[in-house]
Amino acid sequence: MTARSETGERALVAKRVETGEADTTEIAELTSAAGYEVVETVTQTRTEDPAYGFGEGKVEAIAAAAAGGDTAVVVVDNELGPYQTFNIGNKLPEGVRVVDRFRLILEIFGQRARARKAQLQVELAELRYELPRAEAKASLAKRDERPGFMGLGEYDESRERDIKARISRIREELDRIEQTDQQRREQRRESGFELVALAGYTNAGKSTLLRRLAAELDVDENVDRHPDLDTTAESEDRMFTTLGTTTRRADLGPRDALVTDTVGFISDLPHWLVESFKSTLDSVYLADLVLLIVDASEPLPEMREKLVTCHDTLYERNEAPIVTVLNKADRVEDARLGEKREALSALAPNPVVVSARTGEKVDHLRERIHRELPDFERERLVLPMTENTMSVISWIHDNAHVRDVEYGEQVTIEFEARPDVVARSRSKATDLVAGASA
Ligand SMILES: Nc1nc2c(ncn2[C@@H]2O[C@H](COP(=O)(O)OP(=O)(O)OP(=O)(O)O)[C@@H](O)[C@H]2O)c(=O)[nH]1
Ligand SMILES: [Mg+2]
Repeated sequence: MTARSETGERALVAKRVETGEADTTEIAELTSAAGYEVVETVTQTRTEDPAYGFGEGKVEAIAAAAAGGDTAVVVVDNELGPYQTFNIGNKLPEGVRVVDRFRLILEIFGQRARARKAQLQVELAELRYELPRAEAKASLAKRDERPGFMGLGEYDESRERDIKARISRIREELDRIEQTDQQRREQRRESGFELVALAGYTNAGKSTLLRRLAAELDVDENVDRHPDLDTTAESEDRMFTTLGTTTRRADLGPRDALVTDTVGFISDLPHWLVESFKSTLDSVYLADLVLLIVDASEPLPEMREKLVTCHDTLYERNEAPIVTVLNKADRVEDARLGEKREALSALAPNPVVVSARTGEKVDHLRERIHRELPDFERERLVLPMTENTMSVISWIHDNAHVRDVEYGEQVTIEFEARPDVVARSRSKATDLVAGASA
């Protein structure tokens, strides 16, 4: 992973673990995804210090390291309480910011959110991050009668009220957007579409797979278009390339399915952050089928951890069946892939193996999707010729897979469709017959 510098700013990454060795791979990736260049990494193994998180000496070492280079920001992988943030900030050289894991993720989201819904969700998450901090400041200023400590007491109280008011306004607007989304989902189902959602850890290859599965056409009004989603552009090897939702019509033979790509999951996200993205995640929770995409080129323990994270995120609300897709098969030897499959069989039973990049086995995935969705029924209807016949035929064309139509004195139409579509076609046919004999 190369460090990328879009802001041109340099970052020092710090992480504390209770036991063992701190792994900074992911936080370093997140830091470069936010546009910083990671110039230094500091780790510590110890229990949490209430004042600093790290030990005070370690914070001084961080401060010294930050003073050396032109470090703009210290990224701490641990969640920092308001006082800890304040205390660390006090030790750092003038102008160096402290950012914890969640603040960093919010920065990335803030940079990438384009659609109104995504922007609102990011703002909601930011406010929910800030609220306990504003509350802490306000109550501390009151209790200690030390207005001015960490801010101004009265200012903090009104800030707290403002945050709460803004949160409820955003929630209302998101509720309205959710209702519209829900109506759209229902309309799509009524028009005979099956809704398939792509879920998975960030960088697993969801957007790449969407391009493989789906026709060119975007059908979502809610598009959060990133260069990543142009068919000409390559996906980027970094986290959170996609934030909004993009829906495209997939080519599944007789089926009309809409596949939705959306924000990736990540571990250790607090509940409020996941909740803030509820309207985006609804496209996953309320789908007819979920494809859970896993990067099979990663070491087994990471695959396992990420699968668990994905299941945790899906667990509470998902109702649709889940098919696990082991992606990036082009980067793994067959024998190794078999071992991984076996080792993960409890978490990912009967997975489909594909390479979204080369297109290998994507046809198998199409067949599997077709099989997992509710069965199609075959029907043959004989319709009398009336002035309404053509509109019924065109309705059937729109909602079913028509195999044959013969026009004579009557029209014979043969098709396959979901059971509810077949039932509605029959009742439309009955109406025609009744109309013709009236
Ligand atoms: N070798 C290989 N690389 C792949 C494959 N699928 C995706 N990639 C690469 O993996 C990286 C991430 O792919 P994306 O499709 O952007 O991943 P994503 O799941 O949409 O990521 P987020 O939008 O961040 O959640 C890109 O560099 C892709 O080119 C694959 O089958 N094989
Ligand atoms: Mg993506």
